[in-house]
Amino acid sequence: MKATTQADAAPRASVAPPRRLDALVIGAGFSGLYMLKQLRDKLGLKAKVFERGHGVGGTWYWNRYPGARCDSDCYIYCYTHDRALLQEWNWSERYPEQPEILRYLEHCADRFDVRRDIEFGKTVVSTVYDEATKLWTVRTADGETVTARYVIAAVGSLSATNVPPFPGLETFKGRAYHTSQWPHEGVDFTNKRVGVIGTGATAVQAIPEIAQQARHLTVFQRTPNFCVPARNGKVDPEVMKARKANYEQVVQNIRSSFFGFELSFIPKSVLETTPEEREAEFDRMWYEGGFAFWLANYQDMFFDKKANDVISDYLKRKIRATVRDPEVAERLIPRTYAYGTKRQPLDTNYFETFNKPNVKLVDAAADGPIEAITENGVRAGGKAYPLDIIVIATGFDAMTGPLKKLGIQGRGGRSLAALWEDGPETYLGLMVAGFPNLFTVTGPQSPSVLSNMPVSIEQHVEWITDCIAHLQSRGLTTIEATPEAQAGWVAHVAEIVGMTLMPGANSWYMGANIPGKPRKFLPYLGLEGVGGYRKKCAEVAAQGYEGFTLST
Ligand code: NA7
Repeated sequence: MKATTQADAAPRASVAPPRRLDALVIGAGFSGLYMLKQLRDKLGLKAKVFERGHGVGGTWYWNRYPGARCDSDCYIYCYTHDRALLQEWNWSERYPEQPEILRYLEHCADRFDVRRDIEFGKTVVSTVYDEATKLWTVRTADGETVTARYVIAAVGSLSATNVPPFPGLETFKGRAYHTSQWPHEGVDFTNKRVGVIGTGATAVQAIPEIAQQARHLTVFQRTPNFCVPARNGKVDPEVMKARKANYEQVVQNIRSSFFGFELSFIPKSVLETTPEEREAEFDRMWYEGGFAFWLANYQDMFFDKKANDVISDYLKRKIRATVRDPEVAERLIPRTYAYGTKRQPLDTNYFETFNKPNVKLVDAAADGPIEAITENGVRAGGKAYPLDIIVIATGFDAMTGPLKKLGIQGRGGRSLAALWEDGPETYLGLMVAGFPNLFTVTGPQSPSVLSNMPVSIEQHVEWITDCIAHLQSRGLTTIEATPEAQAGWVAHVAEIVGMTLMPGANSWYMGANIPGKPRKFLPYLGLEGVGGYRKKCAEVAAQGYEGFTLST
């Protein structure tokens, strides 16, 4: 007689059918929160968000390093579609710190009442299109599966962490943290020997803060950066009042602007100016602080190397005037790329920090590059730098990285990651041929990171909402970019950036920070900026979604 085993007695395991949604949004940052609100409340769809973190906020959930704050002025670094919120919310500083921005997004999540449709701790690992049912099946790392008619990747442009494969990293006996995976409880640098690897926008914010706490700080620089003072401070209540009274105009200004800020280029060549005239303009922008020096300078700065040299010379003089040790100053001066072709970091006492006795610069060009991480610290140029804590501020696999991680397969099982091996190809940075009903918010080849992000995010979310409303109201099932329209957009993106100095820099805009990543310009630098891009997207929609195939 056969004995009954526990397995025999147990009820037969049943595999639950995937949950069926109308729309799935991936990511609960600025994009995902608004996207969910629109899909659910405006379109009446059954929509959910899958979020990898355990709270809302996206970038502002993850990036908790010391000094983390936005580089856009607070009055425009927010949602603008909710005019009442614009009036109610009060920012405390010109550039709010990460905790304040996170509080704002948490407030928005409550205000929009979206939390009940967000599922946290859900990392999407596979997103597969079924041509027969015209549905996407999305699977998470914990085995959850849903199907949805529409998938909206709201995963952010800078959310795939880049930790370079430094040999020996795993042998380090101290603590090592990437800035975008910062412990929620913070890190105490008191009495510690700290090393920061990287000198991008993140490190430029973190270094002065860490230097104040640490016993000793060593900064490992691969490429120096042109920095401009942020000039952060408390928001003058009178200024805020005036802005609130004028928000309609402010919103119109940023939506039609070049970069999503209230900034425009000086409409002349710097080469046509006298030294006195331009010095006065440079001083004005320098003392104004923020992105004016980068995005509201003379109009030929991005196009003409001679013009660019005149402008960058001013910044080089500022570094020499600030850093007391002339040798250190020379090492902090960029020489290998044109000003503005890498992301402009905004600083508060960055160069001044190198005057402190407890701060040392290790420059890859002069002292030798990082060779390895050892049990005790970093070895660079044959020399050992003993450390207790290493802060890895080495950035992100920008723009394409977060999308490639979603395991996206479109028509014919074609993988997006494989298709993009030579660089991203999209139509308007919103959709990809062969991937019906898959939308990307601030995707590659859209203005995205070359703009004040919330402005571009709102424009994309609203365009996607209108597009899905169009399909629903006409009984249409799918929308898909045509290969021809996509090829035209890809060529257009490349043609415009080809007129500028941008391709000459080893920037993350060019994918140059990740070994093996194709050297392709990732965002879209339109001739008329975000205003022109907004017009183009609106025209496409008005023409019955020109360049897309719509079908039942
Ligand atoms: P960034 O701007 O990509 O900066 C990363 C920094 O790390 C930069 O100085 C890099 O030097 C350096 N880096 C990267 N890889 C290495 C290796 N392998 N060895 C040594 N140094 C390295 O990232 P951030 O986080 O500062 O800023 C990203 C964006 O977030 C920022 O632009 C804002 O939009 C918000 P490199 O210049 O590549 O030579």
